[in-house]
Amino acid sequence: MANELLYPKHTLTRSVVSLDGMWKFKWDPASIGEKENWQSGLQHTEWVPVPSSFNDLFTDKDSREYAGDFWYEREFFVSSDWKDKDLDVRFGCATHKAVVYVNGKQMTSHVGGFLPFNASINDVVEYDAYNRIVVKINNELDATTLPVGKSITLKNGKKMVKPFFDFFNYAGLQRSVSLVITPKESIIDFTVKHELKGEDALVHYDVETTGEHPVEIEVYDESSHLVAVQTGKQNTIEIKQANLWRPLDAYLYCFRVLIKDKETIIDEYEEEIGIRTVEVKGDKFYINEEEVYLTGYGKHMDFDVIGRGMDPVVMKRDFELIKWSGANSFRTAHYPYDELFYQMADREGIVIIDEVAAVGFLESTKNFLDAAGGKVTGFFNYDIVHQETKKNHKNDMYELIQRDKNHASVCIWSLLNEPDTLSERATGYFEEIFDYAWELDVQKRPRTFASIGTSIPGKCNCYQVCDIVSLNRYYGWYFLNGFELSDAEAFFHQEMELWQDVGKPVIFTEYGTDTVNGLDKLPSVMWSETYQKEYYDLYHRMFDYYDCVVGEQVWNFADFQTVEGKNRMNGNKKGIFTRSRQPKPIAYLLKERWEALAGVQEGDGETWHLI
Ligand code: BDP
Repeated sequence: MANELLYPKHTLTRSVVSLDGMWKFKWDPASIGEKENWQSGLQHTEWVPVPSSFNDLFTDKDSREYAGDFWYEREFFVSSDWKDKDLDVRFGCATHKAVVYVNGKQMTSHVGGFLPFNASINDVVEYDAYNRIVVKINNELDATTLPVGKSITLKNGKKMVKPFFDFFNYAGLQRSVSLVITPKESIIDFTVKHELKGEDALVHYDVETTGEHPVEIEVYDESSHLVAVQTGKQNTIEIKQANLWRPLDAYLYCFRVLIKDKETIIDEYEEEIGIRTVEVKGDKFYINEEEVYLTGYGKHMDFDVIGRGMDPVVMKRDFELIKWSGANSFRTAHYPYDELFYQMADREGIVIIDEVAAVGFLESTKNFLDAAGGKVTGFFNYDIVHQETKKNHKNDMYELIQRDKNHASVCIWSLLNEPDTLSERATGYFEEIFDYAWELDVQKRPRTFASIGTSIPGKCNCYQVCDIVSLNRYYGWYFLNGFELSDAEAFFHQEMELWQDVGKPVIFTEYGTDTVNGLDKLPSVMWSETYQKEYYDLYHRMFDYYDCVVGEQVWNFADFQTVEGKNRMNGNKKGIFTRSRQPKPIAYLLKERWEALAGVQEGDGETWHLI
């Protein structure tokens, strides 16, 4: 298959035709589609927008909660100008499993709802004619899917999903779909790794193509001046007096990759590359050999009506709010985001902790409450987890690292969120997953997983595999809350003493309180704005006290949709911003703190930069 996971780009030799817009749509609750030949065309359909989730478009509950198969269809024109080219249909994602048909024939299938894939369609298209693409998708969850959950059937025969995670199971064609036209001999992959040499930088690169013609690289600076050239599929480029990519101070070079036959350009592809190194030493985290302290958010891709559909307008607003609040990072909780987020983060100098959709690895529909209450779920005791789930997990990691490996913004991989770490069989699973990430990533970025409150030294069988320890902690919210907040602080200290002794850097990847915007009370009560402030003050005291803490990412950037339930009032309200992206009062407190942290600080007699 051509193109692999390169982002679709229009260049001298390549074309991209957007297939976004209105598509035909049809539910298939009895899974009869294939038997009735729906792959050749759908009858009696709805019309829905792509990209978007289907769930919040309709006004009835059956549509919102639908679980099972559903189908999309649209037509697209193929010009005879493309006869000697490779044609692929590229899906930004299809959540969670998809089968793609073109002109009635199965082209490809894909498992995993948050990563791109291609269908090579050369063999079936008709030229100078309209062609039909039909996609069957399924949104059900089980112990082998990423994320994990289960599907149940109600007495009335309708299916529903029970996620083992705390966000709505939005589904559909949630990211852009495009027709990608490339030359037969083309660039299919491009990998970079950076090394600093005083003022200069070495960029080691590796280009994969489908042919034997020579490869040339041209590097341009931000003023479009050619600063370096190199030849060969694998080689090193020296950039004199390199401008490095730094948090909140990004610099991007344009890397132009060419396949040439003498002076004729056979294929051309461009990527914007930030030059930087990332590393962990002792209990500190470094970018370009400078210590870094992360501030920011755990996020979701979530917005009113469009659900988890990619919308560049919402994304832009999110980046503006991130910058306004003085933050320098976010985690793509709890799945890989649309590629535009990473391009934007490269450009804005925002550090990303890039997360695989390995969430729900704890057998519970309210995992935090159950784990905090001491319920041991033994997720890793099931054999199927070590076979099917692990296979899907590794496949998602492969696609994620393949897709995101060149982004300067991606500085840390998060390989799971809140898994069961207490089962003995968890250790082997974690070791294999962590080794695999190391093998896949030529930049050897630090690896972590976001750990649940019960995963503490002495009990957790897995933290030793991490380069960075990430803590999701809710002292003062899920337990020891309200008037018991002072006890929360005392227990919190006990745990932190243990982490301080471990000798690894610690990032807080979650902490927060559900807070209803506009609800306040003096003295405070839980859910009020004043309580939220008291809670955050406690956490800030803690972060400032322990040296091993190298980052703080609040939960969550904005309020977001979850399943309905007695612990959730139309969703999770831990947002620093409302779902419509307006600040709650706590946002101003964080802004003050993070802006102060972003300044130059004095430490142990030497001056060092927090960002
Ligand atoms: C943790 C999860 C996160 C939840 C959060 C919460 O990692 O997805 O939304 O807690 O309960 O369990 O708010």
